[in-house]
Amino acid sequence: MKHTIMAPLTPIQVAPAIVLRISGDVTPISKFFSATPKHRVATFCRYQSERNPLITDDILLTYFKAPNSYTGEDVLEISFHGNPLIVNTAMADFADNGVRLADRGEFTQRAFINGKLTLAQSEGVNALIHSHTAAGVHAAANTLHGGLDAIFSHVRSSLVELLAKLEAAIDFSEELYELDSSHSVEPIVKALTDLLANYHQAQRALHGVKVVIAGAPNAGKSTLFNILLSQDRAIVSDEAGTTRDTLSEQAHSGGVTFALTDTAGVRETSSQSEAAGVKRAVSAIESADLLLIIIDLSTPLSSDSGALLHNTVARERIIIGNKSDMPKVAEVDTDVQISSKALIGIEELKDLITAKVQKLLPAQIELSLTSESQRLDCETALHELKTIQAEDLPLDLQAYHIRAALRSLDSLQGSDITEETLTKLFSSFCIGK
Ligand SMILES: Nc1nc2c(ncn2[C@@H]2O[C@H](COP(=O)(O)OP(=O)(O)OP(=O)(O)O)[C@@H](O)[C@H]2O)c(=O)[nH]1
Ligand SMILES: [Mg+2]
Repeated sequence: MKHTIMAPLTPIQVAPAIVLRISGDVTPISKFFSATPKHRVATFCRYQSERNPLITDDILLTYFKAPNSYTGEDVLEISFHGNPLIVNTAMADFADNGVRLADRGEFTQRAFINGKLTLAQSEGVNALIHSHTAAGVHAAANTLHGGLDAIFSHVRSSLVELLAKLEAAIDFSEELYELDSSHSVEPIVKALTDLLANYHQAQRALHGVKVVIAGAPNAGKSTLFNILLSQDRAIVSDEAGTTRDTLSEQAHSGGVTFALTDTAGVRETSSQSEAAGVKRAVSAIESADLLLIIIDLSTPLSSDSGALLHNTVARERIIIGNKSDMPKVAEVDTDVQISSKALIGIEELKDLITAKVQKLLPAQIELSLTSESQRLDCETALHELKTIQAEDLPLDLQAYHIRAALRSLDSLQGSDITEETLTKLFSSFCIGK
């Protein structure tokens, strides 16, 4: 028998209401309520604490009887008046009666285990909650409504059908069958290719465009990071090599939200911790959607800056000349010149960033893969099918590749998923979801 779990759906802070969700056997806590709730009916009643007789509240109980609930178990949602003291006392009362706090994503994990949601839909729930753009919300809602599952199921049944034909042809005589596997996998290859094609755009729609500040040590990266965030987030100092770890925060400009990252200045260094920072900086630069490359105009262009400019020619980038309050020494083509110290050119820079971020965001996406593991599984399946297309393989080898593609689909649909992987996957979800 599984534990009954509980979690607040709203932050536990003074508010008009605080809502608690409970899933599992709720009979041990029914004694706290003055009425017995009915399935899908909101029941107004009274909660009376056992721990502290002074604590009582008029509450609203919404009950969903198994299996017709989010998790597939009995679910009770309790709206309290929004006083943290009341809710914390109630949670302690319920804990005394065997209800434990839910882990992150545990309600959705139970929904998956009980067959209420597929794995793709579960990930769709998470994407829907966290999406930063309207396009992301739209794509996630379509996933939640089964859009991805429809494609996965179609791909699976086409592959199973082809495998059956191949096996029949292997068992009997090849000549009896008109088999052109390469032709048969064509629509499947197209379906998977289409799904993978918009993955990066969809990731931007879901998680926000990744904007990374890069430049030589002391160029003024952290100073600019703080200005763009309007808060004193990163340490600034005249010592080169101040920033070690990468720092990321949500930033807003001209109505768009993006993920802004400050990095360590990239240079050769003998310090181990600085070298580790440089490694992180390089990886952040590689995965960025948009680079803000900062050049210190007050000193001659360093070879590190020169290399950075050279290596990022093909990338989306804005070249920023900083320290324009000082005499100009470096000869560099810049997109904008600013002084982070004297706050010159900042509005012009913000407008440039807003325009670039908007350009990188898709206007609309119908369906997309929501996670990196989905992308990897799709890539693997596609690779197997393309091998069949590319080479003139004997039937048994064709069957081998189809089976491998089917295994990737199993992983995509979670049919072979282990408990450990499941827990890891759902741990990225919110508490209460
Ligand atoms: N004169 C002038 N100084 C600036 C400007 N922007 C930053 N500085 C100074 O330059 C020094 C380095 O600034 P940071 O923002 O720490 O530079 P950084 O690129 O983050 O440096 P690392 O983290 O060491 O790579 C500090 O002393 C800043 O005050 C500017 O526009 N003009
Ligand atoms: Mg810094």
